[in-house]
Amino acid sequence: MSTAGKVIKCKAAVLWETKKPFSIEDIEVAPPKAHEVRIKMVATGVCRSDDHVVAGNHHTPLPAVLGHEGAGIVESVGEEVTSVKPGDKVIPLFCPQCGNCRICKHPEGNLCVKRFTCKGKSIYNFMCTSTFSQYTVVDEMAVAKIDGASPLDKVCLIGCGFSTGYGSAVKVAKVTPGSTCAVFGLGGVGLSVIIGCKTAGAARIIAVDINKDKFAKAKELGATECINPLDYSKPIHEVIQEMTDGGVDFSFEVIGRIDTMMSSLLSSHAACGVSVVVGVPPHSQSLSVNPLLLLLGRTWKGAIFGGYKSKDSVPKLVADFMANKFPLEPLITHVLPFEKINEAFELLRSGKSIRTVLTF
Ligand code: CND
Ligand code: ZN
Ligand code: ZN
Repeated sequence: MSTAGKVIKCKAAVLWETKKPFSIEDIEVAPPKAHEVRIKMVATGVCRSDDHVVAGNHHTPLPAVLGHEGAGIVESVGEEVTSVKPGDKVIPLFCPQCGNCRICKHPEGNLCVKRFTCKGKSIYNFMCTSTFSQYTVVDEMAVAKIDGASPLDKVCLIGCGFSTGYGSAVKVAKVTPGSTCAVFGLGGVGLSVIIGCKTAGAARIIAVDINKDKFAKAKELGATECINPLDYSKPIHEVIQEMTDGGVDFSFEVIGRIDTMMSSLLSSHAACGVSVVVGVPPHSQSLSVNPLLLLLGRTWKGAIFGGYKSKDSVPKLVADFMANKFPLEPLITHVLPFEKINEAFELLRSGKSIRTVLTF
């Protein structure tokens, strides 16, 4: 029985208020309008950015269906949709690509300006995806068709964590062969930065985390040294400067804290270092910086979604995964049925998981 054109009743995890668990509710998903695509979700990862909303660090109108790291199959499409059709395997894009705005036409920029409005209402980017639901509707510019043979319970990580980390190394920082890197934060995104640094040929990759249980996996994926700031009496950037003759070539903050963003910046070499902000800072917190930190030659930058133009790059990243150019399996420590979403968030908060994939 075809569901096309009809309202679909299904289960979704609704966040009613911050600092509360998700509740699995019956919701109604309207058919896709013109330029929209309705997707049957198959798998979704749980990223710290979702938890920033739950924790109240990132404001968004509630109640809401969160989730931005999913993969699924197109159920039906609205009028004028040309890039996907029912039955296609797809990844929703939390950082869409309209193809026509100033940023989409810019050779490097990827933060499509069209994403800031949705039906005339201001919304946060991950709300373009809402993957914590059996069905979701997204704009055509926020969905990419991928290889029909790809395993959705793995490539969902290409929807955020993997691409964000990997691209931050290979595309944003442009890590060079033989270079020295430091990665602050060894969650799913930080470990993907390490995979990117290794792929780019970095000679040394210094992994930094206050949870030493993360070190084994970091080493498995390419870290050459692992250090815990709690083991030192001096600031960790001084330790890294001493280890690296004045600082690393490339440093990455992949935690989402103001203090570690400064440590990461100071860990990069004052004259030639490049420091990339990947973590999402708590809202309304700012850093004050002595311009001398940049005057001597450092570069400080940041990017969302690894700097990738999403609709163009996601199918290519999936193809690269299918060609064994990088692994995703080591990032997936837990697989749970969608209904156990609160357990998945507890695993993330307790530091026991890297990525939990929820399956529908
Ligand atoms: P996750 O929570 O899995 O990893 C963070 C890691 O940082 C953990 O291993 C912690 O132990 C570690 N950590 C926490 N505090 C400290 C500290 N003071 N010093 C050293 N290490 C510490 O998070 P994730 O990997 O899912 O995400 C990481 C960040 O990236 C997070 O802020 C998330 O919101 C952000 C992000 C950014 C983007 C983007 O497009 N730029 C996309 N998705 C996620
Ligand atoms: Zn994310
Ligand atoms: Zn655009």
